[in-house]
Amino acid sequence: MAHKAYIALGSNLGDREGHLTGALQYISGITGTRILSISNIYETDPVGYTEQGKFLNMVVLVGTSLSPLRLLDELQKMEQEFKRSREIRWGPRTLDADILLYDDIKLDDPRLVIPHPRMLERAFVLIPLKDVNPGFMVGEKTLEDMIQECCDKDGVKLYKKMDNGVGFCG
Ligand code: PH2
Ligand code: MG
Ligand code: MG
Repeated sequence: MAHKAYIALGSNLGDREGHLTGALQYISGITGTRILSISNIYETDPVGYTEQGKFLNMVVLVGTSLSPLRLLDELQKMEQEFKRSREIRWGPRTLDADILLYDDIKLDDPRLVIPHPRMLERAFVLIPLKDVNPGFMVGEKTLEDMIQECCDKDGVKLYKKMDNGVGFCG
């Protein structure tokens, strides 16, 4: 578990909370990967393509011995298992899992860009990230500064307080 990665989870189809907790269970079963901490769950207005239902979003911190691309393979397998269909870009999905950060690497691969290129503009990512990594900064900017600049911040509401991973961490 030499590495730390932050993963954003989102769902806006079917049993949204069930998909997120199912994802936590799935992630804790990935080889060489352990959940270290989880955020609260937030209900969020859709960003981008707005003609769709509200999302539930959360962020998970994992320890992993997998490389970024191997971790991506596992997360994409997980999305398949949740029968994700991707007819519309940024459209409704049963489960979306995005790698936000991996240690402090920068990666620009056709399959995966780290840090996640849009994370800093999205309160539905930054607000849950603050639960698990309150000290995260970009240059001089704190997470709170970045959240205040996000257009979607008023659309992010606490949905369920999580007991920092009881049942999933460890
Ligand atoms: N994901 C998107 C597009 N828009 N909006 C919210 N609120 N939450 C998401 O997870 C989300 C979105 C593409 O992945
Ligand atoms: Mg995705
Ligand atoms: Mg996404």
